[in-house]
Amino acid sequence: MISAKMQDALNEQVNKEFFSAYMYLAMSAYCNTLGLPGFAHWMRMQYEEEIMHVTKMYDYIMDQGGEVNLMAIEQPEKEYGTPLAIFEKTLEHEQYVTNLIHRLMDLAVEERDYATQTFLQWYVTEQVEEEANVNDIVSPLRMVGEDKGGLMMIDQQLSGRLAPTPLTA
Ligand code: OFO
Repeated sequence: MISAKMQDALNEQVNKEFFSAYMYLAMSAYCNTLGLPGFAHWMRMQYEEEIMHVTKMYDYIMDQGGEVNLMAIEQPEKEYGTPLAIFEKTLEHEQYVTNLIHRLMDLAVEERDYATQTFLQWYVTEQVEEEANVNDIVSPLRMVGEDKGGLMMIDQQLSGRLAPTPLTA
């Protein structure tokens, strides 16, 4: 059982996670237009990961006897600039999502909602990984700058990203 306030906050987060998925799919399409299939693949895998974040939270609301409220998803931008700018935007977005998760945790603590605190801990840990993964790509992109050979090498590396492992509820 979760409070109406917690339920609404989790539904808001479901919407934000959907937006993340939507934005990464838009980035994937954009990377394709730049002729960077490895970048496009990485973003497509990130899209799939975000959908998992959505469904995990959706399932939790249901499991707690709450009501799922799916809201309109904001339209993502179509163009994201250079390969470095794409990943800087990704890092900035993940930092924003980390902050949202922390605010949800603050609410769960304030409400002494122990089950939701435990549930959200998974997302707290996940955000550390999300930011670290993106940082690991931003650094080499800063080093190569506009160098085409360097960008091709990074594109090749990004093409190897594996599909996310399905979550067990
Ligand atoms: Fe769902 O972690 Fe990214 O946004």
